[in-house]
Amino acid sequence: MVKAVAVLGSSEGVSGTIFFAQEGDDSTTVTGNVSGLRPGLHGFHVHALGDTTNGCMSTGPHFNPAGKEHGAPTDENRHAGDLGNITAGDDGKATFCITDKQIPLSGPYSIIGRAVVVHADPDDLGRGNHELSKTTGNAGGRVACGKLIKSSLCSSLALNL
Ligand SMILES: [Cu+2]
Ligand SMILES: [Zn+2]
Repeated sequence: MVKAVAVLGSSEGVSGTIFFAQEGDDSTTVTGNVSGLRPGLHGFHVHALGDTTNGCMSTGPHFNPAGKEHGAPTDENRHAGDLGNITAGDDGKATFCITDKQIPLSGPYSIIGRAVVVHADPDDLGRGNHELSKTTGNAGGRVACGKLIKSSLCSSLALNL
């Protein structure tokens, strides 16, 4: 079992913690709580770089080691980092659990050290016919982000409390 955690930073009042766990070579499970969001859908991705020196702007584009187009998590043609949307309720809180096979926590395509990003707007999953649909899903600004840090089982359990 490999685990990682990303604590979100934001200049827009959004906060949250995202947990990642991978058992063997199987899919990675992503669980999280994010608060301070506008109600509704928000694009949710792994971006290529863990660099947050210029806020979320310096995290680069969507993690895309296979050189594909932007898409939905269920699409064959998608960036590895395309995790779709998270949904905030009327209270501005999103709680979610995502399982995905393209975001390993070890090996050459590991996402450890990269960044998870929450966007202002819905990700159109490549289907929006907007000029940005096939690169970013036209998900708007980057309202929060955090670098994935490898964590021990105990530290992530403690944070889960
Ligand atoms: Cu993004
Ligand atoms: Zn993408």
